Amino acid sequence: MTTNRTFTMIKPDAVEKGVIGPILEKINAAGFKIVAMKMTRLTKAGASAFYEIHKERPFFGELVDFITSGPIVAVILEKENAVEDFRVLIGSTNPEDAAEGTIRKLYAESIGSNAIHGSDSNENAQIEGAFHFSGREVFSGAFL
Ligand code: 3AN
Repeated sequence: MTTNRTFTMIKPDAVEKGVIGPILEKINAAGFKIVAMKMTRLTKAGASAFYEIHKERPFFGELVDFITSGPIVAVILEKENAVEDFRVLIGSTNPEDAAEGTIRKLYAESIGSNAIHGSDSNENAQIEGAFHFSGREVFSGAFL
C-alpha cells in the first residue's frame, strides 16, 4: 500500500463561502499534487456510511445534516508524508484552537462547520478515497 496519499473534502460551508479556489491554492502551495477531484453532494445514506466511525458520537446527526447541506469537493492528494502533513495544513478540528495560517483558522466557522476534512491515517485515507472514487485503483497508482 502506498502511504503518500491522503483524502480531503472541502465541506459545504467553504463551498458556500466561495473559497474552493483559495483552499486549493494553499494545498498546492504546500506541495500537494491533486490526483483526483470531483464536486458532488452526499446523500444522508452516503454521509452516514462515510462517517460510520463516528456513529456513536453525540454530534453524529448534526455531522450528517451539515455534510449533506450542500455540495462538497472530494480530492485525493499526493505528497511525501501526505496524511500527517495535511493534518498540519488544515489545523485543529475546532478553528478556535487552530494555528495561524491553517485552512481551518482562515476559513472554518466552528467545530461543526469546519471547512475541510483530512484523513487521520493511511488506512482511513484509502477507505475514504475509495468511497468517493470507487471502481478506480486510486491508491495503487492506476488512477489517471
Ligand atoms: P477531524 O475532522 O479533525 O479529524 P474528528 O474526527 O474528531 O475531527 O471529527 C470528525 C468531524 O466531526 C469533524 N471534522 C467535525 O466536522 C465534526 N465534529 C467533531 N466534533 C464535533 C462537535 N463537538 N460538534 C459538532 N461536530 C463535530
